[in-house]
Amino acid sequence: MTFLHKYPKAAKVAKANFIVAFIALAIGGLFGFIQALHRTDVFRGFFNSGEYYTLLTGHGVLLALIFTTFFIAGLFIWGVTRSLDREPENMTFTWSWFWLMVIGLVMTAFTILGGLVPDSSIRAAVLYTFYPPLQAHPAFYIGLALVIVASWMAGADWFWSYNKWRDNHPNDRIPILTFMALFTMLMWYVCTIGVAIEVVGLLIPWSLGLVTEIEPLLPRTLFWYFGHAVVYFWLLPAYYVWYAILPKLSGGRLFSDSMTRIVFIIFLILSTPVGYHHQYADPGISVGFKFYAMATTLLLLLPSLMTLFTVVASMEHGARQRGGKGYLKWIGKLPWDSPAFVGCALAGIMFAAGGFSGMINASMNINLLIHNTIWVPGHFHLTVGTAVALTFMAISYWLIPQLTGRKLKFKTLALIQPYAWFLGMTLMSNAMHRAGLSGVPRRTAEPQYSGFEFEPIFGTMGEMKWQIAIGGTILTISLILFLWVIIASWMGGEKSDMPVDDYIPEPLSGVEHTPAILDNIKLWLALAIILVLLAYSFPLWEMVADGVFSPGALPRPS
Ligand code: HEM
Ligand SMILES: [Cu+2]
Repeated sequence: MTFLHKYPKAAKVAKANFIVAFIALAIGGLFGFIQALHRTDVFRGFFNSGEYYTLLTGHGVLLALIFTTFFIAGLFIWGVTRSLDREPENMTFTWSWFWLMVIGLVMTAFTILGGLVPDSSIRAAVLYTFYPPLQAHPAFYIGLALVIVASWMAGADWFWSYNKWRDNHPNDRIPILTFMALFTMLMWYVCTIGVAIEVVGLLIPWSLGLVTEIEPLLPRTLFWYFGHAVVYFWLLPAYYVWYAILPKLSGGRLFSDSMTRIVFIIFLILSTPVGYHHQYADPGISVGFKFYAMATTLLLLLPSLMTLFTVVASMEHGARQRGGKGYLKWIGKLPWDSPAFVGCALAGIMFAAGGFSGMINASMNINLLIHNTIWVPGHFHLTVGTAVALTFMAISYWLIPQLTGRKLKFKTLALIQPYAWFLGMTLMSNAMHRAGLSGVPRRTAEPQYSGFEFEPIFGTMGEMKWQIAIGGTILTISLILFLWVIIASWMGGEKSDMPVDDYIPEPLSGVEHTPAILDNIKLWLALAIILVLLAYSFPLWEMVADGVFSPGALPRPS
């Protein structure tokens, strides 16, 4: 029996979430393709440059906010249900958060796409960061607020299941698949408070005309309070897959249960206090606070390096079970012919590269060199655009059969897909990084300036342009392959009681070696809140003292 047969109700909601996620992926990906051709001037026939922000908002919001959130909801339903061995407590509640999230998404998407209709007053060309002075139709912000509220309900749903399970298992340790989901959601609660205050308290009244002037610094600060932690909200579910499932796909077992829990705890504690590293160039925030954010950001490298160690150790164990030998020769024994494994492994390799460019972004002084250049999209297409998105696609090859009770079709296409993504992203991201070093700006339809020549540090501008266009095209082909394989398997895959081997073995160093304090949810949450208060109360107080509530008065760094 697979997941579908054991937990039919949970399977149905999980599938609904995945369907929405894949639709967002398809539309968002199409916009990415069009942008890549447009801004490189390879083909500009799809739309006018004036509509670029509408496209780019669609791309960013649909992929980074909608695809991720719905996929994560589906993944966590699967993990929590399975590890607690219980269906959701109340299906009416579960479906109500799902539909609320869909209503929010539809409102948001409708306002963005409205921008493609000539002379429409319904527009939301505000990019996925949506802070003033760019302004969207009120329905855009209201839709986003609904998505956030619905995601809070989803988290409450999983805590509800956990509490019920706890009643029957007073002395058991939290199962690892539930532990990781709950800690990710705790971090989500802490960080979304900022964006909720921004949207409900500032942006909705402003877009409705109830408030006429707004000082950009405060909404920017509230956005980035959320905006860094949100990257971990995307990333931790990818870690979820790497910790819980990838070792098994490699033929082995997770290296250490306690290491996994410690990593998730560190992310809960440190993710939010670092937001100012997105505001190094903002006036109105004292340099000392920015320095504090830089220090905590660099500390966050620690749990990612721990993840690298644990995941690679688990994979090595798997390869050795399969007969791998030597210091590095074991790598050849990994299942390089399994689409789910290959996608996760290549995503992990790209993430390491993204980590290196991330260190440069995080460093206050050299950040200024690449700030607002195309280097930045180069960086986050390695992280969210590959580490997260490719992991999600790859693990779908293993999850969707469990949810539909059907075997995967077109295995060869499924295997080509992650390799193609890796190749396309290597070209696109590498060229974006290098173009950024020469000063090519991000977020513009026409980066070329008349009478101005960019000076490449390495290579030529023409070669970079073609790499972005060709890389973007290969990525789009990879995306089409993915959707094709999933739709074909979902609709027409061979029915089976056991479409994939879904057994997950116990870790090598199991929960019996894990200190009980790691499961103390209240303790870690309290620590997270204290650190947030330390990091944010002084700068916010300083902003208020500087006159952030009297727009028009320039805030001064004190
Ligand atoms: C078919 C694959 C993709 C292509 C061809 C593509 C292409 C692009 C390009 C060319 C830009 C830069 C636009 C500019 O700054 O002027 C961009 C921005 C962006 N992309 Fe992608 N992308 C792809 C996949 C993804 C994925 C999978 C994600 C996330 C899950 C993603 C998230 C973003 C975000 C958040 C932005 C920034 C939007 C903004 O600045 O407001 N992209 N993409
Ligand atoms: Cu950040």
